[in-house]
Amino acid sequence: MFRMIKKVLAGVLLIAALLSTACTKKTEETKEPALLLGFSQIGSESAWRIGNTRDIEESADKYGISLMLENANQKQENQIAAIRRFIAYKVDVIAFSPIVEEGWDNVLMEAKDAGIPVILVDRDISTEKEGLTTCLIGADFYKEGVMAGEYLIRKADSLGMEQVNIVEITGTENSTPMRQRQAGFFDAIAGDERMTVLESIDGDFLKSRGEECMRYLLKTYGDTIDVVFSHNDEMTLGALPEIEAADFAPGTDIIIISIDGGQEAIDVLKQGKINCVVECTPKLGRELMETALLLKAGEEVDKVIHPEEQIFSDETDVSQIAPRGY
Ligand code: GZL
Repeated sequence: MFRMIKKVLAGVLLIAALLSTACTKKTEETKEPALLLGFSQIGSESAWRIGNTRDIEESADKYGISLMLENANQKQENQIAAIRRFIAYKVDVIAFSPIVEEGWDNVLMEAKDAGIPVILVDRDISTEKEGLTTCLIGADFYKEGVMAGEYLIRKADSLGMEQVNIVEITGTENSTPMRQRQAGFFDAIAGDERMTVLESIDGDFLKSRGEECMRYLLKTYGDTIDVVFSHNDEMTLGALPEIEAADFAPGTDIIIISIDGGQEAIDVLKQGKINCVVECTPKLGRELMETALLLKAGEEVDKVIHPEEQIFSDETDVSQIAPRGY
């Protein structure tokens, strides 16, 4: 008898569990996404970009937002086409990281006419028209450039340098980070007569181009180079082996200043082969999702949202820098 009761109870519990799962599953399946967000990403050119994409995808999941993410593979025309698809699909909000600042007016006018708000992520656009975008979520690149320049002045002082010859490997020409990092760096060193920029060359934020640029700069300027200012870690990591192949010790014979703060560059900073890495966090997903939800709800949003950023350099104990996550 007791065995019979046990069997019936087990059956009842099993049916209850199956019904509960079905209900949960049904609830999950029928749970409407908070909103539909179309995001055009530049590409996968750097650890920074890959980390940015991962953070946006994880944040969309966390906020229950349905994400249509398209990778433009470094082509502006692909971003424009993606934005047009988002408009046709009638997404609630469009977001994108513009590879360059110019050339967006027509497609953003189409989004405006369709009544779809647009959020700029990471990079900015340049336009004469009002109201094409709602806000910019991204780093203060000018400040990053200033931080790099101010570090170099302190470094030159600590080494008692009387002349400082700099070569600059820039990011993608006409992109916001390239224009503003260069402006901030140049403004920071402008009053220091020791500072001379021998040449600026476009490395397009790519490791392969960083290698090519450094090979050319070493061939052209050789041992007159005192400093490499590189607009991102990818190009820096491409340049370092060229410096070593030319029998110079990066971080000692040549001061190396980089921007982004990804794990690989921080590891090289800890080895003493990079002297300074200015942080540029790719983790913008939370701000993006919260801003998209506010726009969907018809709320006002801040025009510009800058994340807090720090500097890592040989002025402090870098051995304790926590894992970077990108
Ligand atoms: C900066 C971002 C830049 C990174 C590069 O916010 O736009 O693009 O510095 C990336 O690594 O390619």
